[in-house]
Amino acid sequence: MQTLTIATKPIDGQKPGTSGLRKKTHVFMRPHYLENYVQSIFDGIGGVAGKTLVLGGDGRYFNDRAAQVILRMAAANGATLIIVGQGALLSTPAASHLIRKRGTDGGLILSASHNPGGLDADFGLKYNTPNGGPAPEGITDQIYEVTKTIASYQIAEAHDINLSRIGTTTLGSMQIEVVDPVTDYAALMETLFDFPSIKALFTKGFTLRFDAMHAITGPYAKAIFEGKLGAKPGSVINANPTPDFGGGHPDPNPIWAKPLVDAMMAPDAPDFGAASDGDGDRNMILGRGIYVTPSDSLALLAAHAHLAPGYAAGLKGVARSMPTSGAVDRVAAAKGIACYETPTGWKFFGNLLDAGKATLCGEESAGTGSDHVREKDGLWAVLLWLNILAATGKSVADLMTDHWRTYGRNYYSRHDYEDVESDKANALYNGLRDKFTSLPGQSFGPLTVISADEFAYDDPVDGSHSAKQGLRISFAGGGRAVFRLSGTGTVGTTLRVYLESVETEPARMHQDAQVALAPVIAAAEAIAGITSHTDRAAPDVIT
Ligand code: VG1
Ligand code: CO
Repeated sequence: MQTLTIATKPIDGQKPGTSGLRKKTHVFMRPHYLENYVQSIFDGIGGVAGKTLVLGGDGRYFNDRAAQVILRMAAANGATLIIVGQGALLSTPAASHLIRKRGTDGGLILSASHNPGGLDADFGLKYNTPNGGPAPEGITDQIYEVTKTIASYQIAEAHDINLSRIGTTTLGSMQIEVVDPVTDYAALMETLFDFPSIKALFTKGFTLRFDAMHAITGPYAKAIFEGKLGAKPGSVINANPTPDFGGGHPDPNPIWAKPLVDAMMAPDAPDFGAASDGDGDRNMILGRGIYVTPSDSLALLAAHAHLAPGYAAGLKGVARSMPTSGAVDRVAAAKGIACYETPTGWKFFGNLLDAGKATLCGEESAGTGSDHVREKDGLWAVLLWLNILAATGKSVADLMTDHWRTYGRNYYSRHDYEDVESDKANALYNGLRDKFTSLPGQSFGPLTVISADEFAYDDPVDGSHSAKQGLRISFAGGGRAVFRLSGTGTVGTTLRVYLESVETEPARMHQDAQVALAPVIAAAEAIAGITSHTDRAAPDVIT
């Protein structure tokens, strides 16, 4: 094997966002683009000589080519072993598990998650640390610093490695171990959940529809739901991962997974419906005739997790991202456990999980997970739901109604304004911040502002400080409007407006969320001037 040192120059904008570096695929495919970033990761983490890494991705366009480049660069940089999912595939939670199980020095995940795939769509790359979680800001900052001064990268001259065959090969003195992407992950799930009870549920005729959205979870869902748990063949739909995710957005929400939602609202709906995203870390939960918001799902899982064997000892604590509704806070308060509020992005949960301060974590964007890995985990959430359904014998709708009666209901919705011109989005955002001192005490319709601030987070474990994590306006009575600019998009700026209100009167707990939230929506508009700033009459996506 010959190692080449290729001269290069820094490329602007290689700054990781909420979850890794995401760019248009054709940008990633430009000369040196991927190579510069991979070398910056290697250098940013102190080199990879003598190290072991996990490698895999969600199968999107360029996944296979990028994996080959990374292998050649890892070999040239002196890595000892790379553990790769067969076909260079691994779901994000499965990658996290492999990193932990094998005790590696971290891993590289090829994914832009819920963003569409294809030459004109999106690609991404993320480094996860030895705890299996996304690199925290301190490390992503170090990587970004290297991208600004990089002068060369190392790459081996070699033929493509055959990644379709399970087994070990070598590239120079580096070993490459190709593993089945599903086996270890499925085995982990079996240790956490009561598979015999869930299997008995299916034997009794319980029906499931799981939409893998042509993305990475197809093989996992087939093996676990249909293979191990006995769900009827065909319960998992869109199960073959394709490089462009069947031409859709692999985003499990009522917009992009509309066919599933429609099926679940039909009279002959299955008992339980779920979907996951491109890289398998998110989930959408539905019952017959009911869509469960991710924030409610987190709260319900926290309330009932002890019914699953892996959580029988109870939860040490819970954590949610700041824009996520306060539904889980109510459960934590009732159980007398801690509840942490973190900035958006899974990387902020890692320290809490490592320190044993939280067992369950979640985000309003359909990410839920626990301390079994250090990523959010879509199939895990579905299995915990199934375990709870099996243990209680109740329907999803009844579970939610009981939950709201016990804890109150947090109505919740997110309004996304996509691809807004950046200067307009910034004008809205900065203008809103400028109003903060005058807002408290002002009323908008029936709502009175009690506080307005920009969220900042001090990590309770390592003391690191993260500033500028979203603007939040709180109203008397528990309502909130939160504003954030997305850190995962690749074109323009996406403005996210998160809306929440609290209902404790049972007679009013079954309204349409948009109707129940109308006063908060109107107040958010009156305060921030969304329509005038964005020239949009309505959000592009409502979840
Ligand atoms: C979005 C979500 C955030 C999630 C992130 C990565 O980020 O809001 O909750 O952690 O995507 O998820 P943003 O910055 O666009 O709001 V995934 O499944 O894309 O890895
Ligand atoms: Co994802």
